[in-house]
Amino acid sequence: MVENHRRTLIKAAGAFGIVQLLGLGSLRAFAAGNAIRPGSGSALIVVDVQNCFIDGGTLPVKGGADVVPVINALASKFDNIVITQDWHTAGHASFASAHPGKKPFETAQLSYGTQVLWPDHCVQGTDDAALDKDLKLPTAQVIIRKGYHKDMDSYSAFEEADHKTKTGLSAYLKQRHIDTVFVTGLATDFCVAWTAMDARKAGFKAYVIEDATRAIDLNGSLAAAWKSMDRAGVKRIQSKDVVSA
Ligand code: VGL
Ligand code: ZN
Repeated sequence: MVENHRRTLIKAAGAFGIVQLLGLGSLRAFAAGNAIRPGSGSALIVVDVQNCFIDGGTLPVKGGADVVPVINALASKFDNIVITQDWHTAGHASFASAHPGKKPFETAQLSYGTQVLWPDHCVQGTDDAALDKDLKLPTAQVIIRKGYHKDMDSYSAFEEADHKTKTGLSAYLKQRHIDTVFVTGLATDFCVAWTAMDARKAGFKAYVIEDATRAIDLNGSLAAAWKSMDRAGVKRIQSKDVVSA
């Protein structure tokens, strides 16, 4: 709000040809108009940067490893960091192998609706489910694991696929007086998008840092996800927009 107001004022000043009167300091502030400084009320959420979603894993996302240096560089700009891990049981309901006659990337009707079926991935305690070894987040404070109920998936870090069962993340953030989240990681069109939209639903301001994500993009799912996120009030930004406090 304050930023917008200031931009409007500077625009108006320019229109009247008096922009010189503002001096260089103000122009610099204007040039930095997109800069976002996360403070103690913000958290970086790093979604599912696990071996399973990176080349060599069981459900590799194209370019998945590329998010790691971007996220590592973002980490120093945040007071609060939350990591998530997709953490399935063996034989999980989201695995095609649990549905005779079905193949990965087909769908099935489960009690809570349509479920995309995936290759077996991110099974609890396996090396495939471990965080990528190059991810360096020494200051991260909590790891939220999700998708551990055998009969229900959970793309979102906030709630499971029935849109009722909570992971506890919303309460955790609220108790820590965090009201804004910046979502990064894998995959843009599934776990990142659902996390960002559920953050909105739970009353948080939500940003997705696009160049810190990569997508699966199944049947147009990436474009659809950006559309839904936009409608939900999720803001799409780039890592260069985030500056140190
Ligand atoms: C994810 C598919 C299945 C994700 C997790 O992290 O986006 N996608 N499980
Ligand atoms: Zn999964």
